[in-house]
Amino acid sequence: MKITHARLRQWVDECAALCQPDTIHWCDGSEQEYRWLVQEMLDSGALVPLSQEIHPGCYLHRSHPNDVARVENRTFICSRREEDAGPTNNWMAPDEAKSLLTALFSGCMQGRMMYVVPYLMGPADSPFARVGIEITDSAYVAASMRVMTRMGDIALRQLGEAGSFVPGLHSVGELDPERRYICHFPEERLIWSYGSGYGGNALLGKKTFALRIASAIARDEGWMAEHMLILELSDPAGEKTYFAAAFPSACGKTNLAMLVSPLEEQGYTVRTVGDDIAWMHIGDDGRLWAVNPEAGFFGVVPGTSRQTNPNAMATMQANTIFTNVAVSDDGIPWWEGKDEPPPTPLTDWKGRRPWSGEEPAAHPNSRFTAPAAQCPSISSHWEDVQGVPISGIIFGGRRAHVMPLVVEAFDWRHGVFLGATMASETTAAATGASGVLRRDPMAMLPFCGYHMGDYFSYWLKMGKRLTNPPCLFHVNWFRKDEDGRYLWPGFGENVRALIWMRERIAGRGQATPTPIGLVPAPDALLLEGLDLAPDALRELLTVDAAEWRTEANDIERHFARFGDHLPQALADELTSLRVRLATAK
Ligand code: O2Y
Ligand code: MN
Repeated sequence: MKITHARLRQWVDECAALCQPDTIHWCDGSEQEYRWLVQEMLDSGALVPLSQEIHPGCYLHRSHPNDVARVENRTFICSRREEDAGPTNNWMAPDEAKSLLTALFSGCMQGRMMYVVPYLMGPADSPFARVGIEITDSAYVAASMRVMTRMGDIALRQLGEAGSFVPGLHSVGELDPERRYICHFPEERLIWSYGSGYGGNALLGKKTFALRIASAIARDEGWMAEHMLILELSDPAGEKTYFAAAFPSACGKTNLAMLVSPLEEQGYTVRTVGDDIAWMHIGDDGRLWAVNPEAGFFGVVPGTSRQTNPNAMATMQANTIFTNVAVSDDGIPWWEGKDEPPPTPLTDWKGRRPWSGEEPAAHPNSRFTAPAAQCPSISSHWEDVQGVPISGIIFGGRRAHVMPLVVEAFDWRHGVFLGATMASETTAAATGASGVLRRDPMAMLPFCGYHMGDYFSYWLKMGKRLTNPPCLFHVNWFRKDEDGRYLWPGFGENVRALIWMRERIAGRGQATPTPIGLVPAPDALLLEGLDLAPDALRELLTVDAAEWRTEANDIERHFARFGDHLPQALADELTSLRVRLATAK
């Protein structure tokens, strides 16, 4: 396709002059091109073929062992003023970042190919879709971008001769962790990423554009870019209710997005619209409408099985790039938590055969990259150009105690308080230290491109603009009894909490007020067919005032981080919570 966009041509020329690649390839996004990229990687050893009989179109990529996850300590918001990045982001002055990275990018693609990857975030022809252009020297990134986004000519067509785009320059560099920088320039809407070839650091459509840069664009333009799954719940009358939900990692976000309802026979089904990111705009009807900007899943693999997430298993059956899983001699990928025991001999994620069994065979952050269209639970509305109308927003976290199974906010402002204070206990897989409480407001702490206190204010402002706002909720599937056993079965049974939320949205479900919000009234949850331990429901919905007074003190410390950027309305919410707790038993 002829490139008629003068600024795009100029920027690509500038990047080529800086990086000095041997050749430049403009990606068109065709099937033929994808096959060529795969063949190049098979030839270079960047991909290992998996069994084409059992997993057609599936390959294994092993990233460098020092490059296996997002690197928050090397991720920078390079706003002009340090204050605008806020206390929860690393900040670097734009000039300093530019000069540091210009030196690193200088000549970095000598002897290599430069891929120019045009891509669309959002459904084609959607008024909410945005164009990004990623320049990269990684065939793995180019191929993954074809899975994760609408990539190639489709994006150039949307761009036209003068449309706007978010430029992102990426090089794997020397993969030296000390020379790894993921830099965002929110005022310029620009991304520079150097020194990593992995996931969120390198696939620039995802966390860097669709969240960090988009959150700044959204604030300036009056919409929301959120770290949220989108799901569709249908009821026996065939009515559909759409939820967006924010969870920190290790809380089962992908499992919820792809939930298999045990109540399908009764008419309650769940379908997937998105598993990670929601772009939401206010419609003419005063409702919030959400699109999933992505076209694929970059899902974590360990723990995924036919038991825990059959839809994810079916999605990754074919046409999938696995990263850092283990593999059997006959090309079957394996990971901890898969249904089958480990085959022998097994080659681990670092390529060591046989696997010693001393360390995990698959890296705990190993991933599958697969087209969303392959997901059996994908909603027929997942590519609607106007998006889907969101009636409920759910915040969640992993809490062994304190937090009830499900709480409804009193109103939007209280809901923003629930989101701004949401917290999760770490799991050993994620951090090595388990049970440490981390507050991660709206699950956006690592992804907000500006000051988190201003982000809270923006949420409050959006609430005032929404004449038909969604109801806001908080869920916790992970509450334990005094013997450390989970009180709630989780997984598909979570649909029962969704059904209650849906009933509340429809103005029907019964609720009991507590100091922290509204919880299901006795008998309001549909529990038919569920074998809950005696007293479990009461424990699941208990609000212990003494525990919550301690919680309020921790929230006060959390809020102190945001200084005078903390909206007064949230400080007032904390005061109101304390007042309600003071009078509670
Ligand atoms: O470690 C990475 O680079 C991937 S992180 C990730 C991937 C898919 C969806 N969400 C996330 C996340 O960290 O929230
Ligand atoms: Mn995520």
